[in-house]
Amino acid sequence: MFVVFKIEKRWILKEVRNIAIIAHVDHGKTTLIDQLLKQSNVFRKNQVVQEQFLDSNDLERERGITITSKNISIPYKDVKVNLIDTPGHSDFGGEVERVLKLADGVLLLVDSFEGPMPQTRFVLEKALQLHLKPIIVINKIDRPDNRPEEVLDEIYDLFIDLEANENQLDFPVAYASGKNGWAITDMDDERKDLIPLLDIIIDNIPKPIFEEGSSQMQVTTLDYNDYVGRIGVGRVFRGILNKKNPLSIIKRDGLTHGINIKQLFVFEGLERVEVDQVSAGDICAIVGVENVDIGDTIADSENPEPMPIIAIDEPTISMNFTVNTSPFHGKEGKYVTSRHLNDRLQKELQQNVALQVEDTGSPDTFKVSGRGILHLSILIETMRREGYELAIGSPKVIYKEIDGKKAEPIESLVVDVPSELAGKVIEIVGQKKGEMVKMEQKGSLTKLEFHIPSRGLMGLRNRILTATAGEGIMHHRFYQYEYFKGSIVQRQSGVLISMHTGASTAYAIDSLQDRGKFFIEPGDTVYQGQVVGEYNKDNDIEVHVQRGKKLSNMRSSGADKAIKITPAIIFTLEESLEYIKDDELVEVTPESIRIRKLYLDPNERKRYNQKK
Ligand SMILES: Nc1nc2c(ncn2[C@@H]2O[C@H](COP(=O)(O)OP(=O)(O)OP(=O)(O)O)[C@@H](O)[C@H]2O)c(=O)[nH]1
Ligand SMILES: [Mg+2]
Repeated sequence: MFVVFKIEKRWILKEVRNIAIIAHVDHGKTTLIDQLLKQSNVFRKNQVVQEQFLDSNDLERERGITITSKNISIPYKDVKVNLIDTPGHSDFGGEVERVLKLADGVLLLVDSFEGPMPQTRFVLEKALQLHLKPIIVINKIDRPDNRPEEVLDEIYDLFIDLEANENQLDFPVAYASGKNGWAITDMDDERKDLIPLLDIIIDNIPKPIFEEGSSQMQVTTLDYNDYVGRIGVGRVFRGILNKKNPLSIIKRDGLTHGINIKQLFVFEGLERVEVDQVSAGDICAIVGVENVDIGDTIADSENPEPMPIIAIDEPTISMNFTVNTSPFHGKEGKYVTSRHLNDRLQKELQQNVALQVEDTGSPDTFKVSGRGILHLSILIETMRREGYELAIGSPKVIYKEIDGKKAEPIESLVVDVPSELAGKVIEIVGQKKGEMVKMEQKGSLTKLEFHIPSRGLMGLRNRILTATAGEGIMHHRFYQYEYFKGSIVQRQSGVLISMHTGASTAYAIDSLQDRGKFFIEPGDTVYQGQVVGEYNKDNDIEVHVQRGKKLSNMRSSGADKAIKITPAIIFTLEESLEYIKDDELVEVTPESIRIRKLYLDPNERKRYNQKK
């Protein structure tokens, strides 16, 4: 097929390949694409190139995870290779599934030690269903504990398990170290660069078919920018999309109306280059079409035909977002009113496809639903960085009805654990209604697989880490809705609640240490009703953490009567969200994450508990 060229500085390339990079979280997708970019000279001379170039927003960099998929392209041997980086975390699985529609093939990366993981299975299954050509990359071969032969066997087993056909089973394999920038086809080959991988791509991924006819483009991802608003990204499936032709948009419900595309872009290297037209087989971005949405078809007005509908994942979890009403509200954040909160959530809806926001009985509270704790906590984390303050209620799974019966989301959970500790993990997961479906040896580890209600995952990571001295590693992803499994014991321990407002003292904390574990350090200022620690027993108690003499800053707490205080437990945002009970909130500000009682006043709390 031919790409039509208008602008001189564009690469003169004859062909296109569209390929999505898919894998379990952290198996090295973004690192590999970064290296491909570096080796293909798409950066300007003297351009300072950061590590993890593609994980471009702060939160992505800091956490080392990809949150949104990205489109780039590289030139190789007269071919334009469109590469789509996808997020590996299961909360973003819906996004991966959608962007697979852009591709004709996939690079399935598998860590040379870890082997296939739950998300590997999920993304491969989707790719096979769409009849995409898979290329296997056994990645991180530089790992000292690599076991490529076994991993390759496991990949074969996975293909067979997923009922791949003969053709799909006949996949090419590369061994790579994305980080060190090389790929080989035989373990004895010289480890030099990524050219062997590019050759495999060019030789194996089918060229897009140029389908003649009136144009058709379908939007699979949304982007947003304050200046131009929503941007739709998708592939042209038929004909040539020319922004000067009369064009129409066909919405999900079939409604069709005329549109003007203000700007049309294709992806070149890391940039978007403006063009007048894009031919079938290439990927593009459109600007200036109001309310453009996932699944919309853009077509020639003379013959507007819709593409098949794209399913959007339904949310499985919801949390209430409320204005911050703690005594410390407004001290650390810039945006604190319900109006701010509402505007920000509405803006988020412009591009966060799997998100839903509903009003509640109170104008200060919004019910926000998404695909998992991480999906929502990324939003909360982004908001606090932007200067928002808010309070979040405990996460609730979203129930459905199936055949008139209550059904709940079930997740597939994998725990890798040193074999001698497997028994402990099975016991803990069992208490949360987890059912073991598989047990396998993996090097010196045992890999346990369970099906468990989403509810059962709350706080599970912490319990497993504690029980295995930090050696148990768990991953989970949404599996399906099943009939309600019955009640699950929530957190059993009660909490220590601050009786007063003010700076805590080492003296007070020291004298309370045998009651439980603290979430605050001596000197931290806390308020009445704030949760300052976990109690050893199952009820809550109020504690006086401001008691006693204040230590001067000059003296270390250790010098004072040889006080030895256990370091505070500091929860991440996700851990806090998983920790809280129904009568507690997580207060989030740009500087702090605090846990508090819903009712700060002890009498109101008492009344609430009596009503329960
Ligand atoms: N040893 C080794 N480590 C690697 C290699 N490639 C990536 N890593 C490391 O693995 C971690 C994850 O790499 P990423 O490229 O961010 O992984 P990803 O698949 O994009 O992760 P998500 O986007 O979160 O799904 C980072 O710490 C990398 O430095 C490799 O070839 N060898
Ligand atoms: Mg990534």
